[in-house]
Amino acid sequence: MAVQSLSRYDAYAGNPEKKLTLYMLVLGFAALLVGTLFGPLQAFNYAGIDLYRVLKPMIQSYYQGLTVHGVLNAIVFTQLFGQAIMLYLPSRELGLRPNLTWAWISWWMALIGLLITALAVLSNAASVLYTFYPPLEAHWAFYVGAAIFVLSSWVTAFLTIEMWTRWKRQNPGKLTPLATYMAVTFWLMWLLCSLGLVVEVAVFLIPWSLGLISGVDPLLMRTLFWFTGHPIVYFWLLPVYTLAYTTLPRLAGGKLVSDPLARLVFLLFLLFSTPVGFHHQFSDPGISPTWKFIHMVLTMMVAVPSLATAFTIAASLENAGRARGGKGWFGWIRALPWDNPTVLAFILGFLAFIPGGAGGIVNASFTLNQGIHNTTWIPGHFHLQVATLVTMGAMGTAFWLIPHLTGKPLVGRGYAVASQWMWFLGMFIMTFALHWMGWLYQVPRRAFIAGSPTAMEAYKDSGTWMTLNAIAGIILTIATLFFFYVIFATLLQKQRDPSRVMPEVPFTQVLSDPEGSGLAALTDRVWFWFGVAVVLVVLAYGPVLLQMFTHMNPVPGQRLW
Ligand code: HAS
Ligand code: HEM
Ligand code: CU
Repeated sequence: MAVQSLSRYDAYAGNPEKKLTLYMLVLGFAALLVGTLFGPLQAFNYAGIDLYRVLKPMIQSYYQGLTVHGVLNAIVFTQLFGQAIMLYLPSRELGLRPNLTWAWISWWMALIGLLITALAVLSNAASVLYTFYPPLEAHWAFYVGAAIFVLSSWVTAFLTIEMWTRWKRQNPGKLTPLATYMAVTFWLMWLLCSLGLVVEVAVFLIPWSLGLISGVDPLLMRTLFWFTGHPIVYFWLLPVYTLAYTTLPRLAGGKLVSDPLARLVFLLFLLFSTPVGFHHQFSDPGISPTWKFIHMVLTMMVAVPSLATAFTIAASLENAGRARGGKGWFGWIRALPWDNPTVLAFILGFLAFIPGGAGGIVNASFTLNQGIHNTTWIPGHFHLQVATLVTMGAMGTAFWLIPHLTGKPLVGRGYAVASQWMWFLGMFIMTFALHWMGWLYQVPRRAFIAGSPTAMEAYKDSGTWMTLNAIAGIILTIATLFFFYVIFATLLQKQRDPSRVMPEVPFTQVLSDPEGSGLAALTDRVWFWFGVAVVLVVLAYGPVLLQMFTHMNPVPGQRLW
């Protein structure tokens, strides 16, 4: 045994958590691969071309495909990426190892939950989309699988918090290091906000789908869903923000301008991510406009940490550009390392996030929302956010992280760079068209228009924008192929060459550090702030939920596919 292990380079010797991180990442990217392949088919639907025909009898309907797309991309890929990053970064930063037995249990839970859910969706027993609004009723396996999958993230949350408290005991009085601070506040935010989904699924949907209770109240279910459903977007986003704050400045050749401000950003996300869910329910009857208005105001609050991020990340990139010799107002932009696929992915992702964020503020405005709710404007909005910044941040990170974890150098750097430009371009074109079609022509989202001559007739005025969707679908298909070529070629090569990979996580240095900062010390009282977050949620949701729980109108399930 000993001879065998000495005779080859063991990538994980001394760092068994690297293997776990790799497995989480690879499972996540596998989900992204399958989920993303359906994307162009949907883009073609909004070009009036029905490519779903090609998939029959494997995929029975547009809605089955859309369920696979939404669930694998937005629920599975994002969570696994978060579980990989938000455990690995603090572990490296603190120099501590998480409890690996439990970490592997969490991986197995994710895999088993995913397989159970996939079985239900692929056998066409759960075409309920990733929001699974009752009275649409899926096979129980869909809800049970999803519950096991989500609970796996709780295990990672507890492992990270345990590592942090261990470090705190060993370093009394010291300020939590930055990446760990971000990971801890992130997981606490998730533990708090995922309660809505867990109650919806465990208390109502599983018993309902098993026939133990005869009905559920659709309004209450939607409310519990959006209790988790808005903050979940920050659950997708914050791993990428964490990488942007703690690694991007260094990768770009500069320093993070302010550490205390970065902590404040994550604290604000802990406080304001959850009590805002009614901005998804402005059109739902049964919730008073007063509460909707309160949630609207709180939604504007949760845009603040992203505005602060825009400032800090742009200033840090400027710092990098100037350190690389860039001069004048714009010279620093040109001086950034555009040929580095990781830096490129983040910059392009952030550029897309600007119109995406502005669109979010339109969505959040009670009155303006009436004009765009349930139109293609909405997938336009969130493909800039989750399918561009979050996905590109993850893809960009994979370009250094997979080599770092495996000791295998990146293969196909040119393809990596091309994949990011094309992804950005494709998403930009598609989201532009979707926004326009939704806003000006009121084309509905989640509508299989290519399969209906009447619908095509009704929306024929948006023909130009439809053409753009088809073009975007083609560009995005090529981008996807390029990206996954790089990932597979890197993973499957035989060569391991530790001298050509990044040996350590490229944690950045900071210009304004937290030592002696009153703000940083204040933000470090994490449990106190967690208590404040709980109180805010109770105030913003308590009265409405109490009323809904005491006035339930249960209805039986329907299967419309
Ligand atoms: Fe959203 C619907 C409001 C952010 C995802 N959103 C959705 C849905 C998804 C989603 C998936 O209020 C659809 C759900 C469904 O299926 O029905 N959203 C917001 C607001 C924000 C926001 C106010 N959303 C996100 C993020 C997402 C996401 C992030 C995923 C990751 N959203 C809504 C509302 C709805 C909604 C309503 C319901 C609509 C309806 O009627 O159904 C804010 O958090 C946005 C803040 C962002 C900014 C932008 C800051 C800019 C930055 C870039 C800086 C640039 C740099 C580049 C650094 C204020 C950080 C420098 C470049 C150089 C070259 C140097
Ligand atoms: C829905 C295209 C990648 C998340 C859609 C829709 C289109 C589309 C056109 C709207 C469908 C409809 O409303 O009927 C694409 C293309 C992609 C891509 C062309 C890239 C090749 C992604 C990625 C993510 C994502 C990477 C997330 C990480 C979603 C979600 C929905 C959606 C959550 C909503 C599903 C629903 O309404 O139930 N996609 N997408 N997409 N997409 Fe994508
Ligand atoms: Cu939201």
